[in-house]
Amino acid sequence: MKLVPAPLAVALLLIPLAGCSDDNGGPQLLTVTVTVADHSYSPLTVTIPVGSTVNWNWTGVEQHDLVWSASNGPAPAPLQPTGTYQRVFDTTGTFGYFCSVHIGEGMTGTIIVQ
Ligand SMILES: [Cu+2]
Repeated sequence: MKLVPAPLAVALLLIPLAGCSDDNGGPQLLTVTVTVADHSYSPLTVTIPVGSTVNWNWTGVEQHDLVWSASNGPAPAPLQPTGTYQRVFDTTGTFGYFCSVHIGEGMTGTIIVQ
């Protein structure tokens, strides 16, 4: 096995990072965290450029899930008291979701992908 010279190895590592820069004037990809608290998602609405990632992080003591409003949406997050859930948004649009247990208390959220 041939070893890659150190300067070349560093350069190769930097190539993927260059794709995330804003040098070309395009939108910068974001990774946003939404808190799943007891009876609310925070922030309620997140606006992100297409290709960005949203991570949901459970912080309450009760159990909550995350169900997409669209019938053809991706798999929901299960009912759980703690944990995380992640989705990458590859298409533009407005994506609503809710907690199936607490929707009656207004536990809903919206992701706007531009
Ligand atoms: Cu809930």
